[in-house]
Amino acid sequence: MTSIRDIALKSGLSIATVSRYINASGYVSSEAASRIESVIKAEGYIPNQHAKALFNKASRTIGLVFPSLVNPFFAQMSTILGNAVQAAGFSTILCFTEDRAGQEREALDLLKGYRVEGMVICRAINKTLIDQLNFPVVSFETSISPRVVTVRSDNYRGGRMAFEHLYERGCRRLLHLKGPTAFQATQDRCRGFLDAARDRGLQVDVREAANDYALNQNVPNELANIQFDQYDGLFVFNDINCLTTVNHLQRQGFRIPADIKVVGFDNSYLTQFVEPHLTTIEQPVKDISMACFQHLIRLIGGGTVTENEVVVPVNLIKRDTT
Ligand code: XLF
Repeated sequence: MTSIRDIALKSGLSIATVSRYINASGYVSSEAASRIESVIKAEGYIPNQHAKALFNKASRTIGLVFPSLVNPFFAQMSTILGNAVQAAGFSTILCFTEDRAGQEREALDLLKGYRVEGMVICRAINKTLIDQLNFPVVSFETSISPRVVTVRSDNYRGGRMAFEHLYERGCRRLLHLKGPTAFQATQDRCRGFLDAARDRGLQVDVREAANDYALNQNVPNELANIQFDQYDGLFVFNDINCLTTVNHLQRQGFRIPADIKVVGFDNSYLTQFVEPHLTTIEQPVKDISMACFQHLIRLIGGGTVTENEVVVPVNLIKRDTT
């Protein structure tokens, strides 16, 4: 593999000059720069990022922390963010928490060890630890503290929209399968749904899911224990759990939407891979991801962020389950 020493030899310059050029750490004449560039091109030299990071005292690395990528919404978000990070010339370290505090702590330690320059964290748990980090952080959904920017969807409004849509489609016996209490955003979805029901003078039932359902999981306990024939409308707190629920209903012989109408939340790509295609509340994943990225890059560049919370509007996507 070509080294800085080889480039110095082939360009007839000193190692110090080549190193200054590669690390952009001091003056190099334009004539020397073009000699170095042509050797770099001819030899296909790839800089050692670790050495460069040590030299520049900046790792050019960003941490992305997700619960997991089994949930298609997070798979989409991590792809958009990862591409943006790469295009900006940074490397990515992708970590998973599985929504566990201990695993999240390990991820934070790992990112500190790699001297990341910033981090986007989704559904964060250890708020105090995160608030004490000495690099910029953007949080998706969890409010950490006034100094950490939070990006989130308008979850409350999304909950209201889900109720209004089911109501307009004639549903009066409604169930909401809400997210675990620890998922801050899903509490707002639930509040929106309940407030909208109260405004219409309707009582609705609420059950709580234990976690994000994995795709190939057996029927989760909470689903097995619900008498779905009591209901004609169902709002599930995210698409992955909604699709699992639709599957369960279909196996039990329910016709969707004739027997029961169903609304999810996210508008992840899987909503159109199933029959019937899922009606859902879209949280625009591209807008969310780019808001996280742009705020983080601004902070890494030494800029300040004036707004502590960015709220992204949601949309009702009507498909075949309603
Ligand atoms: O944390 C919430 C619940 O699940 C998140 O926005 C999601 O909707 C992603 O699927």
